[in-house]
Amino acid sequence: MKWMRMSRRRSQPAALPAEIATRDFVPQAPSQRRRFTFTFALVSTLLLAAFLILQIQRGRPINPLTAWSQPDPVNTEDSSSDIRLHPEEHVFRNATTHTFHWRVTTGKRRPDGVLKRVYLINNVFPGPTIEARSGDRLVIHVENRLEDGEGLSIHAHGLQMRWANDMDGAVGITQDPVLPGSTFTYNITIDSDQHGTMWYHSHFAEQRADGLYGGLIVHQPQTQVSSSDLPLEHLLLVGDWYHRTAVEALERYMHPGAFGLETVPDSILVNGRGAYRCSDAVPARPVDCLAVDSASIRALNLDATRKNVLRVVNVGAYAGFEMSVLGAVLTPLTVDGGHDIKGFASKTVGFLHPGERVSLLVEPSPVAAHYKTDLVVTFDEDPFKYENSALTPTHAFSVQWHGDLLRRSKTERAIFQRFDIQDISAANDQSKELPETADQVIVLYTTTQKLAHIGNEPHGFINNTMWTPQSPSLIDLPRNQWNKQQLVPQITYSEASPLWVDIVLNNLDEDWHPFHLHGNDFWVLSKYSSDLNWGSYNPYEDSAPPGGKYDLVRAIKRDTFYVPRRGYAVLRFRADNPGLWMMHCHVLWHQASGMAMAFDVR
Ligand SMILES: *[C@@H]1O[C@H](CO)[C@@H](O)[C@H](O)[C@H]1NC(C)=O
Ligand SMILES: *[C@@H]1O[C@H](CO)[C@@H](O)[C@H](O)[C@H]1NC(C)=O
Ligand SMILES: *[C@@H]1O[C@H](CO)[C@@H](O)[C@H](O)[C@H]1NC(C)=O
Ligand SMILES: [Cu+2]
Repeated sequence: MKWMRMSRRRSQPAALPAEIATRDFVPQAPSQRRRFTFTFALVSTLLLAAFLILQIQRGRPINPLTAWSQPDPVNTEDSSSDIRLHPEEHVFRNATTHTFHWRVTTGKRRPDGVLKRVYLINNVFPGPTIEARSGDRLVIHVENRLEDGEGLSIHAHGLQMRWANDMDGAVGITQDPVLPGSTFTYNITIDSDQHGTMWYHSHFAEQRADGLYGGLIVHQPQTQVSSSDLPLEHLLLVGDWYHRTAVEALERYMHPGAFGLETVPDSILVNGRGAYRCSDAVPARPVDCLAVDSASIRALNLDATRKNVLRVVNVGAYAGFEMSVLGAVLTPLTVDGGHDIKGFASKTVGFLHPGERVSLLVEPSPVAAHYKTDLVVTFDEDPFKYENSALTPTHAFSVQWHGDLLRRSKTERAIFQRFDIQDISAANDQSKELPETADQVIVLYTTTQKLAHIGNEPHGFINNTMWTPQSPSLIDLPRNQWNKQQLVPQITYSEASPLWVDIVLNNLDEDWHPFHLHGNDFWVLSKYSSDLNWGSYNPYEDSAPPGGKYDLVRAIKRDTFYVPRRGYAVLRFRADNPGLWMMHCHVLWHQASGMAMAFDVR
């Protein structure tokens, strides 16, 4: 297998552990204090020296500033990028308010060994993980400390934002950018029936591809289980990574000389860390790369005595990926906002596209399991239209099992080679919730075009509208002042009986597009792709959908869906959430070049 190497330990502030820094600081006589200070200094120096010697023996790079980083509770040897979640702190308690103070800056970091300017929240990348439960309120004070007049915004991907449309963060639609020097308070009440793997990211310009994102987990309240029955949960923020800035990657794509070929990423990050092989860099794009020892990124610490669940988010700008844990079996449980799916025990699960989430039960394989193994992430290379020789499309990250692997269950069962996330169906019958037909059908056509009058740059269109953000944003303007770059069909809101709306989203492109709808989950009633003809569907003109009857029984509920090329998808939602809700392709390069619109539910 092509390979992986290593990464640097996550930068930590140069602080002593609180335990050492504050220990024994009770008032003392001067001589005692001096003796204590001396002893303290001596012990610290010896400890630091011992640590450095150990590091040198292991052949690892040393950063004395990070040498005192917090030890991982399970593993004190290697640097771990495992983000352990804490359902036990959330599922049993009453709903509450969490208040966060975030300061957004930029800084030079080496997420995969290559130096790059990234966005930081409170000095960390990725941003801090938010954990909450259904019904909690999140109050996030976001202070913009960026330079050069750069604005920002934060969007909570997957949350309903009921009665809080102006907290949705969609710049140009529901807010103007938060300007440098100012603070914006996001005040979000999570619906009492919402839970699942969400994430937050900037919805301004191209910031999310340079790291302005983080995890947002909404735990489902539990009454029937005890703490020891809860699975061990791990967050995996996985995505593509570019060594150029996102602005440069977009410029490269938009350049008429690039013939509409999306910029191919250079690397893969898991929880903000990667393992770039410096020798992969191409002379045309030299990088400041530090080669560091390989097996040092501990992406997961799994416990063989417990149930382990991975909550996986594709935080990338462009690429889809599949993943496996060698010597383990993955069973998909839910997608997006916690919607149960019929999953099969499989060796590989994929492809997960930007904005999509899946939760996976991970169990040691009954056949072969090793305490030390690998999490292997491989890009979906199909959409890549040129070969980026700087990229190794498969990266592996180390995984450690703890506990007794041999005592695991040896029950025989079918294990599939691969589970395809595009072919999922709901775990339970959905037809009780869904009406036979919708009240309103909105037909849309999306495509990417290079038109001479806009410089032969590739631009995304939905029904001939190439979206660009308007300022002030639509929420602050009457409808008749919205400009021609805004496609915003109206849907009448009724509190008593909200309308059911079908979006027939035709994709005329040769590319698939992961479409995301803000503020609402939708059911995927149908999807169709045809390589023989252009498999569009217009219910006003065609007697029958080419993809066959809608499936109201196994329709999966989602908020992001990979709409087939040369085909269509039918997405049904209930317009019970008034507001301006953006819908766009989650490939950042397509979104930024116009593949976006909104629905006006009022
Ligand atoms: C939750 O709130 C209810 C009603 O106020 C209270 O009776 C109960 O003790 C609370 N539960 C917990 C776990 O705090
Ligand atoms: C958040 O919104 C709720 C409901 O509108 C309000 O009661 C609360 O005071 C707000 N909190 C802050 C910090 O603005
Ligand atoms: C998009 O275009 C199609 C075909 O012209 C039309 O039927 C449909 O109503 C349009 N949708 C919107 C929201 O304007
Ligand atoms: Cu797209």
